[in-house]
Amino acid sequence: MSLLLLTHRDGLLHEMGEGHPECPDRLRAVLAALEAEEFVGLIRDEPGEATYEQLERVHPPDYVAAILGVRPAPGEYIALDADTVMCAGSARAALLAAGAAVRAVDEVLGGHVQRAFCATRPPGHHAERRRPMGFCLFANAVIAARHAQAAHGLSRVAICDFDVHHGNGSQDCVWEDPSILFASSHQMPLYPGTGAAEERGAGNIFNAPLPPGADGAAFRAAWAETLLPAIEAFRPELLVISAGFDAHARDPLAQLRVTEADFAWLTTEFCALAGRHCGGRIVSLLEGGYDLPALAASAAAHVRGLLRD
Ligand code: OKP
Ligand code: ZN
Repeated sequence: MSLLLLTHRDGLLHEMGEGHPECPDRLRAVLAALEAEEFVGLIRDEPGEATYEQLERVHPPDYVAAILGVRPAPGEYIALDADTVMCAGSARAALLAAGAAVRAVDEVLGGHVQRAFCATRPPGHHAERRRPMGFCLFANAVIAARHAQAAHGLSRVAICDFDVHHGNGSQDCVWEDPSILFASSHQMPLYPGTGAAEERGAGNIFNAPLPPGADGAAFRAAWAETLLPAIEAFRPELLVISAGFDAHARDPLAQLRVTEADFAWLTTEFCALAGRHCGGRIVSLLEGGYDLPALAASAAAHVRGLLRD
């Protein structure tokens, strides 16, 4: 199976201060795991920056200008909220993360590769239309979905979000947009507090909250019984995955007990569903995951699944 890995060294330039869990070493850990012999078949490339036009399909122009207008001096930090900080390299990294999502869509819909994985940071799924939040500046998954529609003419795109935190930002961006389905499993209660099953948007939102302590069986059941059937009925033409690996049992930011094997299982389910509806097309974007060894092993399990036929 042809799989494109998009990553850029300038993703390492974004840092939010000593001890912050969303750190450059996360990206280093993922990329180190993908150096293993089994991944030699990956096609590798560097993304460019997203354009204003691409960002503004999701965020208002004054929001984009405000984020890109934050220009910390080298060594300086500017906090946007309690846990979202910009340094001198943050705007560049955020533009590359959004740009990778766009480029992945172009490559997959251009038929050059069947699937793509973006090893990028900052993550995106907490960024609302007009508000940065939870380590996120731009809503990368929604930017990818809207690009698939505007530049490639797709009608229906599904965003599948298995990060342990609810993707309130992605949900906010598509709340009134029935052409994009948003399906999420997440721990609840947990940051950011949204994600109840009753939050349905225009009927395009599907949330499966899991209680603290829920294990891989509960995680699989949420997808098998609730989320995958909803995606299946929607008949998407592309799957965009918000691939956060912080539902892992060893993750320090949450209390679920998911394992690498569960992430591999879900990846295989996504591949099967994409095969039935999307011509196999999948664009996957790195979101969270904060225990470095667990993140590395989980991302490797996910990429291994995306590489299989
Ligand atoms: C980003 B992603 C209370 C704790 C806030 C923010 C977590 C953001 C996670 N201030 N923690 O979804 O992995
Ligand atoms: Zn998360």
